[in-house]
Amino acid sequence: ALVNALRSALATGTQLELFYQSQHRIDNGELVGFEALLRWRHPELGMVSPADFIPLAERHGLMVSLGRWVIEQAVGQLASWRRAGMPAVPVWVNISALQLIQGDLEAQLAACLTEFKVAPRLLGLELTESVLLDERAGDIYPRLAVLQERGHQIAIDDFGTGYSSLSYLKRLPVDKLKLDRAFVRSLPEDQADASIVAAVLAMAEGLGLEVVAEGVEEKAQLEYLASHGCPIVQGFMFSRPLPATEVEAAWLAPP
Ligand code: G
Ligand code: G
Ligand code: MN
Ligand code: NA
Repeated sequence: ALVNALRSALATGTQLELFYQSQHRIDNGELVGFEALLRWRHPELGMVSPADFIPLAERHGLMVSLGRWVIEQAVGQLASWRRAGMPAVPVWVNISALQLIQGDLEAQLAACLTEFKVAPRLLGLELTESVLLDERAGDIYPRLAVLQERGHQIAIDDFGTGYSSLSYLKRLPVDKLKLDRAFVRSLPEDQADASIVAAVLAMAEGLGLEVVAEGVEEKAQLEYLASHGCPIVQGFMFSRPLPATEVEAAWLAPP
């Protein structure tokens, strides 16, 4: 069964890989970060999407180990990029609810960052609205506050697709909102999406949250976002998620 293959992929690590997708300032294109996206190269099935194997890992008790693998890999990459002279921008990892519920996420992060001597500022944490609202994680507020105090940046992922109330958002210790690509896809033509995006950008500015628009593929989308004050963008228009070696080829300044 697929879950056994995943279990052994996790044990060896050889079929798993993090890809990295760049994030840019909208006004000058400056590189400001990378999102780490997990990939599984299955020997027979080829590339299996995380959208398929993460739910499997969650159902079979593998998510905490898988999440730990992702954190270690990303932090190890940050250390190796620092040695290589890559731009010192944050890498953002996606955190699953089970990592907050079952795993000792805070201790894991601290141990890993200490081991690789990487500053917490360089490891951003992306949590979806459903993760933030999952009651099994207990009161998420003080936990996020601790992570933020240590220096981590925290982003709400897939923003707009969940149910977080605005009053909840107001008191939550987070730094960024990642505007889900569903709202970006049909910009600027779709009136409803255009209104939602403009409203989210205005609200985020008022709350002091920086917005990252996801899934930017076209110039017209970029122009709409820029004219409504969106500071940061991520999407195929700039780069697809790439293996670390290709990221280095693109961003490592020649000696
Ligand atoms: O990269 P791609 O579009 O295939 O990602 C599909 C989904 O899998 C996205 O929702 C993304 O957030 C999620 N995902 C990718 N990598 C990770 C990871 O390392 N951990 C978790 N929990 N989710 C991930
Ligand atoms: O849920 P999350 O936002 O973490 O998922 C990110 C996913 O979005 C990744 O799997 C990535 O491959 C995908 N993605 C990133 N940029 C684009 C884009 O410009 N267009 C589309 N269609 N997908 C994108
Ligand atoms: Mn994400
Ligand atoms: Na997202």
